[in-house]
This record gives sequence, C-alpha cells and structure tokens, in this order.
Amino acid sequence: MNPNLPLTGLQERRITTILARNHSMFQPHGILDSLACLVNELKLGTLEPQVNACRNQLLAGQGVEVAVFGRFKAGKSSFLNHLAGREVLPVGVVPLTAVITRLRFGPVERAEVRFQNGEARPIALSEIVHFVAERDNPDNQKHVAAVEVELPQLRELAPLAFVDTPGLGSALVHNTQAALQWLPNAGAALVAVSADAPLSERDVALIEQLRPHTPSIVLLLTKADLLTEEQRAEVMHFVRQESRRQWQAELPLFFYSIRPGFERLRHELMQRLLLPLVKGHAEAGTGILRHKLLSLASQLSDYLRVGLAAAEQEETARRALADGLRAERRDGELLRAEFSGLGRQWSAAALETSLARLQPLQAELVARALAELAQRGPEWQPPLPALLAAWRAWLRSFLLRELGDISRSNREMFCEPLSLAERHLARMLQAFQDRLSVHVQAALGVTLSRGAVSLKVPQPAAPPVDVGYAFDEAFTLAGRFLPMAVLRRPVLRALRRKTRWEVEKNLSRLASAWQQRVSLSIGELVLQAETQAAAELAALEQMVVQAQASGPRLRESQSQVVGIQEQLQSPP
Ligand SMILES: Nc1nc2c(ncn2[C@@H]2O[C@H](COP(=O)(O)OP(=O)(O)O)[C@@H](O)[C@H]2O)c(=O)[nH]1
Ligand SMILES: [Mg+2]
Repeated sequence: MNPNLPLTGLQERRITTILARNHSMFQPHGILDSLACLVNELKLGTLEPQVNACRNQLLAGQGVEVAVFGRFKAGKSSFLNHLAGREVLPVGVVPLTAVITRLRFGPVERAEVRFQNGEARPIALSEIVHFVAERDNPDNQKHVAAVEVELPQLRELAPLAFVDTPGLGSALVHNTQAALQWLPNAGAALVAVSADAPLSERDVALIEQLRPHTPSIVLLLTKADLLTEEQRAEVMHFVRQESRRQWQAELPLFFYSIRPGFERLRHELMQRLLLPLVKGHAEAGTGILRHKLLSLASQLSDYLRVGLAAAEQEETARRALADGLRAERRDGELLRAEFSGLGRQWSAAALETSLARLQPLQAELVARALAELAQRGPEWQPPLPALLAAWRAWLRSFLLRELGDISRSNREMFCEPLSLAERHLARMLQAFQDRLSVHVQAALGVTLSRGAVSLKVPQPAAPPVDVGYAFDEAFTLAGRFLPMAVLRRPVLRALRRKTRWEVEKNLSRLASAWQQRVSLSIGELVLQAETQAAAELAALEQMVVQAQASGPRLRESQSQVVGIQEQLQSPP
C-alpha cells in the first residue's frame, strides 16, 4: 500500500477537525501538546528542538513591550500607575538608577527583581523603590537588570508589557544606555512630555535618539489638567506643526491626566492605541506560531511516512535501509571530527577578525586619550604620588567609558564569527541529513520533505569591561627624591607613553574577552550540530525498528498529524 494515500479514519478526522474549528478558535496549546506527545511516544528526540521552539514562540508571542520614555518628572511613573490602577511605581523619585521596571498582566500580584547575573528574587511591591532609586541603589551597585511586576489589573492589556525607563536624556549617561539597550524589543515607544511645557529642545533630541530604534513613536502629553480646553487646542496645534517641521510627519499624539475628571483621556488612549496594539500583536504572533507548528507537524509526518513505508515493505527493503544507516553510524566519528574542526577554525578567526577591525578604532582612541590627557594633565598637582593617582583615576574612567561604548557598538562585529560558524555548521549538518534522505529514498522510495536545519545559540553577553594597568615602580621611587619642578615635564611625557600603551593593551584585552565568549558559544553550536546529527540518525533507526512492531499505531498517528496539518493550514 502506498503510504501517501489517505489512511483509514482520515475522513472522520477531517470532519471532527472542521467541526472543532467552527466551535473553537485556534488552540495552539492543544495542538502543541498532541504533537509533543507523538514526538515523545515515537522517541523522535531529533524533533525536541522544534517542540521547544514552538513552546518559546507560544510564550514570546504573548509579549510586546510598550516603553515609556521622557525626562525626569514628565509623569511616566504616574501614568503607568494610573493605567494599572495601582500605585506600584514610585512617583516623584529623582534621580533614578539605571534600572527598568516592567509591568504586565499576571493572575496574581507579584514583583521580582532580576539581577545582572541572571538570578531573580521575589520582592514586595513596596520594595521596588529600593532597587530603582539612585538614593537606595547608587550607580546600580546592587547590579539589578530589571524589576518585573505582574498585576491582575492589567488583564485587559495582556499581552502588552509596559516599561518604565530611567529618564532618557538625563545627565547620567549610563541611564540613557540602559534605556536604549533593549529598545529593539519595544513594540511602541511612548514619549511622555508635560503638556504645560511641550516639546522643548531636549524632547526633540530625545525623539531623534529614539527614531532609529523603533518605528512607532507616540507622544503622550501628560498633566493635561494643568491646561484649559483652549490651551490644549493650542498645544496640539503647536506640537503638530513642530513635528511636521522636524520630521516631515506628525507623530501620533495623546493627552493624558491622572487627575479625576479626565477619564475620557484614558479611554481614548485605550481605544485608539493600546487595544489595537493588543489585537494586532496577537494576530502577528499567531501567524508565526502556526508556521512553526506546521513545520513540526510536517517533519513528524515525514518520519511517520518512513515508518509506515518500512512497515509495509518487504523485509529486504527494511534491511537495506538499516544497512545504510549503520554505515552512517560507523562514520559518525568522522562527522564529529569535522564539526569540531570547523568550530576550532572559527574560534581562532574570532580573535584575528576583531583585532584587525579594532585597529582603526585604536588609533582614534589613543588620539582622544592623549588630547584629554593634554587638557587634564596640567590640573594635576604634585607631589608625584598624588599626580599619579589622579592620572590613574582619569585613565580608568576614560577607559571604562570608551571601552564600554566600543564593546556595545561593535557587538555585531565581535559576534560575526559566531554567525558564520552557525551557517557553516548548518550546511554541514544539512549535507549529512541529505545523505540520510538518499538512503531512505533508495530503500523505501519515500522522499523526505525536510525544511532547512537550524542551529541557534543566543549571542553572548558583553564581557564586563575591566581596566588593568601596571605602573613603573622605579619611576614612583624616583619621585620621592627629585623635586617636582624638575620632574614635571618628563613625568607628563612618560604618562603620554603609558597612556598610549594602556589604551592599546586594554583594547586587545577587550577583544580577547569577547573572543573567549564567542568561542564558548561556538562550542555550544558544535555540540548542537553533533546532537542533531546523532538524533536524526537515531530517529530513522527508531522508525525502522518500530515499523516491525507497531504498524497500526503508526497509521493512527499519521492520521492524527494529517488532521493537525489541515487545521493549521486552514485560514483562521
Ligand atoms: N497635575 C498633574 N501632575 C502630575 C500628573 N502626572 C504626574 N504628575 C506629577 O508630576 C510629578 C512627576 O511624576 P513622575 O510620575 O514621578 O514622573 P517621572 O519622573 O516621569 O516618572 C509628580 O509630582 C506627579 O504628581 C498629572 O496628570 N497631572
Ligand atoms: Mg518615574
């Protein structure tokens, strides 16, 4: 019997599916559970990554971030509290530390602080201020990455997550960085501007800064209660005119007030911005999930076709396939050697590439350091140890700032060998899978309709910037005996030389810190490729073994998968 023909029970299955579709909406959880069950039952470890990818999409598809930016006291935290109907964010706290707070729907009220090392700890809502205020957490000494809050009151707005940012455009540079870093995740950026002093130069600068990072910027004119109806009309006119002048387009604009009597402003924001965002996002997320589930279902169906074909063919065909697979297993050692050879090659390339690409930056950085030194040097006063301490403190903060910037803005460059390794390994894995397909085709006449293989590791986190320097001890000693008047010029000259050297040294330390991280990730990729190759082989062997024992069960599973595929393919 041809395994590609409709199978027993399929007709009923179709009808049930159609009925189910008319009665209920797309049920991704149920579909995923059924597919995962089959993967498990058939011992198809090779499909585990796809099952996980679907699960992640199911989770991720449920979140889109709405970030709130604006200057200190623009009313960001007040707005979010008002939206949530709950006083969770500290209001009037200035200044804030470089920590974002994320509010989203959750069935029970809870808050959690996430640290930069990945650890997390539940806290009471009233404790939030201890992590986000500069006074309680100066310079973010508590190493907080974010504070996460879940509130039942936000049910209507799920899956949106709202982010309160430390004032962007503030004097504190690190605050600005913290806020910008995760901007690519943001579905929309609200820029809060107090309605009684709208669109100052600083607001315009802030919007300029945000524009490259997010397509949807919305102006929120807060504290609308401070204006009369007439003044609001004037402000609206002014802001529209300004935004046309600045950006040749009008930014969407909403007034807001947390004061009683202005509920219609909240209503308008909900109806015209937030609820459509909820709806639009749900649809986009569903599309991606459907696609991933479909790809999982068709791979599962491929294996089932192999199993069924093996069950229905002569013993000789089964044996031919088993022999082909055994030959591949014998060569497994060679394949693993190829994978790890590739991994080593890309790891080695990582350091060379980044050092070469940093070369032009290095010259520029040295020039900048020397210029700053020329400016600051004359301020430093004797005695020599004090002067040296001042130099060291200046150099340290210069390097921390500059290397931090370089590290962040060159992330793609540092990680490039990782993506190249990913593609290279994926091609090699693909070639292996193609060989397996040839065995299947030759023995059973079944063509496997495989999608592209995917290997994936997250980009590593940026290494902490760490400044190390050694100072010439003899030089320090000489200073104790010689008068400063004699020493000043040679000292400054020596400091110029040392500065250049420290800049160069610390820049290559940064490159090698990145390389170490990238290498670890490449190692993970190699492991993934090996695991997937082994799992793929095992899955096919497994299907041949199962074919002998459980033909009817395979047929039943196949019809279940076909039903799921149809359900996924039909328009919602
Ligand atoms: N009149 C009025 N004052 C507001 C409104 N929203 C916030 N404020 C006040 O503005 C100040 C700063 O608010 P806050 O939310 O801390 O601003 P943030 O620094 O942007 O988070 C506080 O004193 C608030 O009471 C509003 O809608 N109307
Ligand atoms: Mg605030």
